[in-house]
Amino acid sequence: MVSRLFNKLHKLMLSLKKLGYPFALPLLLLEIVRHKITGRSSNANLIKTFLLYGGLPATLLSRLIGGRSKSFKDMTSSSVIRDNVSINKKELRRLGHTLVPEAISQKLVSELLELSLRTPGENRIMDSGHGQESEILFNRLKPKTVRFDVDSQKLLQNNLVQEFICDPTILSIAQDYLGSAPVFDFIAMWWHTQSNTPDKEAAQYFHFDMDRLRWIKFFFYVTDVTAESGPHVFVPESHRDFGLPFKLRKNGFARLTDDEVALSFPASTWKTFTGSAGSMIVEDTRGLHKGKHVIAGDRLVFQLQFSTSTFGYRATPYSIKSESLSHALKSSLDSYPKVFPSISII
Ligand SMILES: O=C(O)CCC(=O)C(=O)O
Repeated sequence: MVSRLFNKLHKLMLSLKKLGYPFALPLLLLEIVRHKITGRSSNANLIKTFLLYGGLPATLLSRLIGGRSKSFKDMTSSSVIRDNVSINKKELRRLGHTLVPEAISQKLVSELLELSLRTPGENRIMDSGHGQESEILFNRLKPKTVRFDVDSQKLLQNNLVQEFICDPTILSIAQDYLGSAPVFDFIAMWWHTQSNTPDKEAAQYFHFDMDRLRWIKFFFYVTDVTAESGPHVFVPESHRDFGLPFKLRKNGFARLTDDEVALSFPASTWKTFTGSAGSMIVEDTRGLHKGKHVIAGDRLVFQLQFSTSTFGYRATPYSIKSESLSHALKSSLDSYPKVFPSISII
């Protein structure tokens, strides 16, 4: 009954939407309530609200609905992150990024690299129209497209990957940054290979993410990343509530050229992350970022995202076969079910 009423109201707002973006904010509010009741959501009005008003509405709404009931507290179990690394939380908050060199051991780096080569995935359709082949293995000697995405459903069956998503250090960093219990969102792993020009589809143009109200990403370099092998680039402070000027937001949810970005943020201020395999970048990708195109060699990245809630983009849920479930993840699922709403065990 309540749900039907909200659906009616939502439909009404949708027809009013033709009048322009100002309706995006009330629609967003309605959608958040609807998400609480029915679980349904989309990120269209989240994007429009951001384009019009910047980040403040999402920050406030995220604080309002971020789950605080059972925050992650595990301080005892072992971590994939090396013991002696420290996280510069102030830098992360102020600039939107922090780099942690040698965050994981070379043993884990080798395991992730090997995993990427034996797990099927797909060649993404590229700007020039190449692709899309799926269910194939990456051929490092003869790559066919600029980007190869390893299948994340398949990756999640792996015990090491499961250890990453319930890792106490990673979850604590996410919780600290988000200010509420972290919600596991997704994993991704992809190769970038040599190309003559940057590719929009491969995320090699500047862009901002806008799938959720608030989130934090962890990028792990699985290969050594030099200035030539496609380092990740971030525009410091562009993640802030008023970080992205309207001049850039008015282009829509679009990929931006270096020249367009340089008009608001001089290239000398951009942070380019070179680093050896095992480095971790923690980043608020509401800020502008991209992967530089690879001039020589290749680059493998493993990524995790945690958010304040699953409101927003409707992602495909994950399922893990019970025989593949690690002890670590099983106990985290039992202790912190709210951290892993998108995972079911089959
Ligand atoms: O490859 C990178 O460094 C950036 C990737 C990215 O931003 C994306 O996949 O959306």
